Parts: sequence; C-alpha cells; structure tokens
Amino acid sequence: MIELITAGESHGKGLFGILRGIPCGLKIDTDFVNGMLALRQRGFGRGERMKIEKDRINIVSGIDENGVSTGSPIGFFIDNIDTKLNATKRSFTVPRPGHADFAGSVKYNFKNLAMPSERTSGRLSALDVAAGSIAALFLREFGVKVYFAVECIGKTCAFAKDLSEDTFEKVLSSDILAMGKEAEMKAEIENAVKSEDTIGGRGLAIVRNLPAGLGDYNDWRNRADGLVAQAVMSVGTVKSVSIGESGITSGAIYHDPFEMKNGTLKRLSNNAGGIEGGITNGEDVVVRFFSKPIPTVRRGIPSVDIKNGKNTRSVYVRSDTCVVPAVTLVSAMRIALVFASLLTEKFGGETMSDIRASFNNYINSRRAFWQK
Ligand code: EPS
Repeated sequence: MIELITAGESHGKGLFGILRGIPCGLKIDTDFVNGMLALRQRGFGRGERMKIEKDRINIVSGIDENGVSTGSPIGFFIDNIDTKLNATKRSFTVPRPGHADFAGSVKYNFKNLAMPSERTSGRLSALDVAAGSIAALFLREFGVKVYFAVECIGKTCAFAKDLSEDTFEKVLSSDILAMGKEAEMKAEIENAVKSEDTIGGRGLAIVRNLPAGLGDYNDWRNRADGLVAQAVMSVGTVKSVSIGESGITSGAIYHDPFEMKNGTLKRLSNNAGGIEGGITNGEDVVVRFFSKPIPTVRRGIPSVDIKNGKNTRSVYVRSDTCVVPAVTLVSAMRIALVFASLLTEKFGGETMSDIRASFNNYINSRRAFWQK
C-alpha cells in the first residue's frame, strides 16, 4: 500500500509530505517531479502567487546517494516563499460562499474565518503532484502511463478523436493543457477576469496499460472505481467524477462487446472506462471530473459578516481566475497514487525486483484469457 501524509499551510514555512510504501529500488527522477510541479504552477488564469513561488521537491529521507528509493518512507518538503500572508495577518469575518471559511470555522470555532483556507488552499496540491509524480514514475516501470488534458473551460470544450501519446504530448505544451480550442478557452478566462468573476470546467485523466485485476469487488472499500472517485472528488474544487461514459442509457449500446480476433481477445468499445466489478479490466481507465469555479470572486458574492450579522458581500483576497488546468494535473496525479498503491497491494514485495517478478508471473499465468 502506498500512502501520502501531508502537513503544511499555504503561507506557513512550507509543505511537507511523507510518502510511505514506495518499494526499494525505484530511481526517483527529481527533474521529472520538478517538471510536474512547474506544470501545476503554469496556466493562463493563475494568480499572482504563481509568480512568487518556484516549487521544487526536496527529498530528505528514503533515498540513497543515487536518488534510488530504499524502501523507507520518502520524506520531502516544498518551500513556501510567501510566508507573510499567514492567517493571523489575513483576517476576515465574512465567509466566501463555496470556500471552507464558513463550515471550517464553525467546526473548529475559529473567529478569523481565513483560518480554514490556510490548509484547504490549492497550494497544498503541490504535495499531491510531487507524490503523484513519484507514483507515476513507479507505474512507468510496469509500462503504465498516466495522461491528462483539460476538456472544457466554461462553455468551450475540445475533444481529440485520437487519444494517442502524441496528442497528450501536445497538451503538455499548451498554456492551459488543452487538446484544442486554446484561443477560445483563453477568451473564456479573459472574460471572467474582465467581469471580475472566476470560471470552472472539466478535466480528463487516462491511465493506460494497467493490468486487469487491480482493485476488488469483495469489499466496497477496495473497489478501484470508488478509490479513484474519492481521490479525485476530494481535490478542492472538484464536484463530480465519472468513469467511462455516463450518458448512454441503452444496455445494448453501453456495454463493451468482446471479440476474438486473430487469436486475441478484444473489446470493441470502452464505455466502462476500464473498470468492471470494481476491478481494472485491462482497458484504459478513463476519468472525467468537473471543477467548479473557485469561490474567491473579485466582485463578491452576497454573504454575512459573522461578527455583527450584517448583510454584505464576500471579501476578495489574492487568488486565481481559473484552476482547471492545475486541477486536471492534480487529479491525474492522485489517480497515479491510487493505482501505484493497488499495484503494490496486488504484487507485494519490498523491492522493485520482487514486484516485477510477481507482476510478470501474473501476466504470464493469465495470458490464456487473451490469447488462443
Ligand atoms: C494556490 C495558492 C494560493 C491561491 C490559490 C492557489 O495562494 P495565495 O492564497 O497566497 O494567493 O493563489 O488558492 C486558492 C485558489 C484557494 O482558494 O485557496 C496554489 O498554489 O495553487
């Protein structure tokens, strides 16, 4: 099992993570991790904080002098450069509808309603990206790749027919991680800026080449679809998660036919999105998620000053206009963590070579399902 434990606040000294369960013998390519951290910060529509921070992973434990995992917990931190705006300095009593200001302050009895946002800030997602990129490096060792793209910003959507590696390579060079219609999507963000609003949208993540058999149907807690849904739904702005197609109501059309062709078993579609019975079925795992527009709206939203009970509007604090690209990357990295964990659970072993042997043995022993 692979687990991430986090600590840190948006404007505290820094962000801290302990990634437990990465087996011994994985080369941790910090350039790859730092590249992903930079990608999280990139993006049209991001706020001023992105110009302040230069996120980089500092690994303090669990690797040897060559950057190879030792099997011990990987402890890491990411510095905060902006430590000035901590909650004691950023103080307000008017909750932003949609943020954790109200519910979090009721729960912990905070008088300063800015307190919950120190821990719920999007900044914390840098930890998910750092840990998720290590999980993605682990998955790569088994030929598993994680892809992601923004599908919609506002009402503008772009879908690529060809979801090949090339398409996703191009996504990486897009300012907003889009598969197309970049100019229209940027115009949506610009309009939101002009009208002192924020804007949401939809992201896509695909995990390719997973073996069939990860996750389990015996206990709802172990179902792969449920684990993916929780990992993505708990990303700050995400309000819905779907796996595969969710708009087809005819069973005859929805379900993905099997066909034996030239001695190889094939599926003729992938409406199930790669998971059946809570278990991966060997097809691409396809996950979509809707990110609401963020709650820090410049023109304010009707709210109440909790100190004196007067009707007023929510406060504006420095924020982003659009976080859909960042949320897309963060969700994909959370999904990488889920599947890396399921893979270690199924194939066990404390070292990469043990897991590889068990993985290869499994693939060979199940080959008869696909090949005749
Ligand atoms: C973010 C850091 C935050 C916000 C944003 C995302 O930094 P600051 O509060 O100092 O400007 O820009 O967080 C939110 C949108 C939010 O609602 O908390 C980041 O690193 O992603």
